[in-house]
Amino acid sequence: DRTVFLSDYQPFTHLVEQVALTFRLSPGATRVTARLSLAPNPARAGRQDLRLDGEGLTLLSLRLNGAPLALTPDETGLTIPAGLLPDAPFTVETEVEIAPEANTALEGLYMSRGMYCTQCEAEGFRKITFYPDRPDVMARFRVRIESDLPVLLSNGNPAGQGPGWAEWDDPWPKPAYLFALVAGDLVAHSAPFTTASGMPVALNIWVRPGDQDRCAYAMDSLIRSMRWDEQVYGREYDLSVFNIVAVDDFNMGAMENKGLNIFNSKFVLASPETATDDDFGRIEAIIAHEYFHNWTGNRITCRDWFQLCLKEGLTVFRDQQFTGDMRSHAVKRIEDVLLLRARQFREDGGPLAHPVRPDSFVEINNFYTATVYEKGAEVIGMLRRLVGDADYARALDLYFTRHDGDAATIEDWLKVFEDVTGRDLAQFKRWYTEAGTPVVKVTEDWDGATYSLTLSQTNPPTPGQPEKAPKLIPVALGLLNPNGDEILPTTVLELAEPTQTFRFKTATRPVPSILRGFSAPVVLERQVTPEERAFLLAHDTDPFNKWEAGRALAKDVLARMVTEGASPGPDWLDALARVAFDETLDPAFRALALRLPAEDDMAATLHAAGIAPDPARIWAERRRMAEAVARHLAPRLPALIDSLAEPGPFTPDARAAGRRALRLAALSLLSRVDGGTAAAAAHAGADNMTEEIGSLACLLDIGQGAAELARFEGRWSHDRNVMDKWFALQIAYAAPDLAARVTTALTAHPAFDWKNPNRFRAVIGALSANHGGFHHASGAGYRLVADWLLRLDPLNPQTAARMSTAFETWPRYDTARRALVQGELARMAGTAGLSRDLAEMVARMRS
Ligand code: HT7
Ligand code: ZN
Repeated sequence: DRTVFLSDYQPFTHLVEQVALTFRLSPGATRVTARLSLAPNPARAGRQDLRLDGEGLTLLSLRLNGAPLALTPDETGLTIPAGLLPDAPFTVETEVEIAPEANTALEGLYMSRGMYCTQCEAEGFRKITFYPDRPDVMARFRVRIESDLPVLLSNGNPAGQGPGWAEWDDPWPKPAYLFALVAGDLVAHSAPFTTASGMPVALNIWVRPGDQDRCAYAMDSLIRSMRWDEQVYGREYDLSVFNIVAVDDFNMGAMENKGLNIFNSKFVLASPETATDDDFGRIEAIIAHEYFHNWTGNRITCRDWFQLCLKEGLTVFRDQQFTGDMRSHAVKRIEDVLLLRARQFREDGGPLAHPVRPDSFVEINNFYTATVYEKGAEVIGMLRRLVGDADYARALDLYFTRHDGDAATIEDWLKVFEDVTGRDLAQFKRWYTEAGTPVVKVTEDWDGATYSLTLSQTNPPTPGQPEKAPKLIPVALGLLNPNGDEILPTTVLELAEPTQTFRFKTATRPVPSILRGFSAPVVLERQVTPEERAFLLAHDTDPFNKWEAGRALAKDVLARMVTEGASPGPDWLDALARVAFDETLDPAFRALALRLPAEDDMAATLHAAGIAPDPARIWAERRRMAEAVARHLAPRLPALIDSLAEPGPFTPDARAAGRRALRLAALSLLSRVDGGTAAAAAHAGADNMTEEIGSLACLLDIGQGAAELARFEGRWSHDRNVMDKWFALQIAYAAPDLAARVTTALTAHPAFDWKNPNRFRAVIGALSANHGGFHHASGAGYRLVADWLLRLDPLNPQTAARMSTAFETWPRYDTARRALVQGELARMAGTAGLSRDLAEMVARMRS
């Protein structure tokens, strides 16, 4: 067990002033020389050993101040004993050999289809050379790359190049996790940029030859992100070049290496023919996210990995603001809350729950979670709401000036808010240190003159945290009078006690709109009549709560269908129709309103109500619900679909994307009553991937589309990113009884390259996400996913461990399913040689 504790933090023994690296690239035997200029750290008293991390490195030579040293590394690094070290600045030089072509874990220096690339966050640099691989060791890097490949890139500014070599110099001290190197046969899509203060920057997106005409949207997103960070946060770029590289084999979405961002190619490459509107949206958001890290992550980094949310929560918050500004704040908020509930609430309510700032870990890669990222962003949103926009801006300015160049902590972050506002944030800090989703119960009273709203919070126990003190919860409230007029505009109530009552003078009994904008990541419990929900759906001025009212209505209806065999009533169907056909509303909002509750969401809701969910029944009732909606709206659907046709060429902007989303939502409903005629015609006539794949999904959903699937494969077999969609779609739309079989068949497909993380996720991840199929009573879904995780684990533990979260929801289900999941977890735990990554996840998930 290698548990690391936050409470054990100590500064590193030495300071690293400068690092000079030379890479002689070769697939099977790359030589890396590293010259570290070091000095004792005055923050650590007395003479200290120098411990350098290193894993899987063949040490060829070691010199201290130029003199050879005969020391043997152990499994995890190399120690130079204090007695050998001078009490003044000194140098350590190492030469190691590594084999990038044999690196299947995609961490450190590896190869992806002939191209060299690196992934160092969190602890990958130690697989490249011996080094203090921790984020609080910040140094200046100079890099020389020797290779015959035409494009040789590293961090910082170019510092010279010639035949077979290139040098790079990064003037900004950085932790090793931000190091990057790329070498390959690449071409650039380039554009110039001038910063607000007049500094020219060369922007390049490097891709494989042939892909350069699919970079325009990523470049446009980058330029808009750079401008936005200048205008909204006053942050300018700080190097003469900014390079982005697209890589096909990548464990996550992208990586913010200083001046050299590396991206999963699916989040860079886009054309109307190959990328959906969702893809365009994700590209814009991820390009922005990685760019924003230049200040929130790179210029100000994390002292240790427990502080991960310091950069990730803040950067997610910033990318959410950016997308809201670029597109629609209302739609973005709804999408973010859907994601938060689907991923983070699910995590927070199960065996993997952990605080936004965890206090121990075995494998840090297992903590790149929805809690650290998405709840981390929610916490910042709450802080902003509590202090107000102006003080938020002042606090951020102070953060950037006070901590530029630092490896900072959550304490540093909260202190800037305390200093700017004079508030004590000790209670607020519990959002960082305590896991679990608070439940806020609401009761109300009106005595003819005063309306009283009583809010009570409970903070559920989570692993290792049985009891919790109350949190400071910002509850945004509005009041409407019965004719729909707003009598109290949005006001933030601060719930700090276990129970508090807030009073408002009003001569009419108001309808409250509580938790507007989803002002805190909590579960709201309140007895609400369907009439009141319908009233808010029709009248609420807060777009989030307007949508939320419709959502809650739909969930109530579906819950009664599942538990009582009820049928959707005309009131709900009429309310839904009013939104669907209301031309004063944004089409993207209407599309979201038409989206039925997800099966996994329904299972969580039933579990919270004390009912063990039956996945097969949820699947069947949700389909019955879709059919009832389809029949009710059918007469008006063809006209709606026609009215939303976009004349002219495809544009990926939010307005056009929203219209396509509503059009496809309507097409999906119509397919249930017209036998797929309209969807087949839409598919045949589609000139963009959104409609091509969206109409194919409509057909698969009604048991058709076999010919279209085959044609799609023939058309796109050369394109990996498009073929991922082809794989995933078939599994997503497979009925529960068939999902495991369809998945097995696809794993036998010659294009199922399971070592490629995108393809593995497209197939095995799609089965895990098919609620009815994964949780099939036979256990076939569980077995198949566990089999594949065990197969992937020895090659790529990081991705195997991440995908094991499919099993985290087992406590919701009946005893038979629980036993099946426990059996799979036990099988995984008992497998010899299981990685530390997967072993930690499995151990945390076992009862
Ligand atoms: N900071 C990065 C997180 C990350 C990562 C990225 C790619 C491969 C492995 C990784 N491990 C951690 C991405 C981000 O949040 O922006
Ligand atoms: Zn990030």
